Amino acid sequence: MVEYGQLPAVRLTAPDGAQATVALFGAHLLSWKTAEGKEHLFCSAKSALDGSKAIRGGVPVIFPQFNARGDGPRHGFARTSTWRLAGSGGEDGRVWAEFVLAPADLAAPVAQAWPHAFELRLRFTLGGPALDLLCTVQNTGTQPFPFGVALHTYFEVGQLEAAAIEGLQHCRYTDHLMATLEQQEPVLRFTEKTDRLYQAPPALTLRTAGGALRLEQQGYSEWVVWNPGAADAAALADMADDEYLRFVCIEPARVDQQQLAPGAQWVGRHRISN
Ligand code: TA6
Repeated sequence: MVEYGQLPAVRLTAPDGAQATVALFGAHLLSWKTAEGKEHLFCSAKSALDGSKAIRGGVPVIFPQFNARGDGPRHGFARTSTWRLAGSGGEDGRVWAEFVLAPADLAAPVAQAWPHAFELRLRFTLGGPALDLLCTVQNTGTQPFPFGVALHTYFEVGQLEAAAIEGLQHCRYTDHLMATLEQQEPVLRFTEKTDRLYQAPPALTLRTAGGALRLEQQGYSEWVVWNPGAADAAALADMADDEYLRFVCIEPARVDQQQLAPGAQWVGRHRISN
């Protein structure tokens, strides 16, 4: 265990030098560096790092609801709950750690407000050019429950004006005004507030001034793409006014509340590689 701010965290180092740091609070990936030492994730200098509030950056785990699509706290409780380390290991030049969250881990009011028998697991595997995030939701009870899930990844892009996402041309999306549109441009750039839910193509490319990342997903149904723009960023207490110029969020997501039957398991795979 290491300390990140005031948060206990697990640091994984692959044989090639790639490194990831995951806080138990939220099973929150705070940092991912590939072997050459390049940091790929943004985290706000104003983020709380003491467990008092969700972390503004890295990879917040969104469960059991996306944003306000449910009756619980916005974006769910997984990002503000303390998970357990379920195991870790390494093989074939890669290292992994798996985190678990179940009702017994929740604060009593949270468990009472969402009284479902579930097990949420997140396994991080890194090494070589890729980081894999394997998310599973298990219904361990006798009643179905609804859930939504997302990995709300904040990518460090250096300069927003140089950031571009490829792979979304002709994809349908819903924007923050709830209009459903189809993207015509071959490449998505960020010139104003952007908050879109795309029906998911399996893979995207994020290009930045410093390089490119390939993003792949299986099991999810959307990509959420978010940058708050100047006005919304200024209204966020845990983000410096100009920090929106340094990140874009690209999130594999399953935004609608869908039922999970007793005994059933949902699996979401996400790979980020350069
Ligand atoms: O994923 C996009 C989004 O749902 C936006 O609508 C947005 O405001 C954001 O996430 C950040 O939410 P948060 O609860 O972390 O402030």
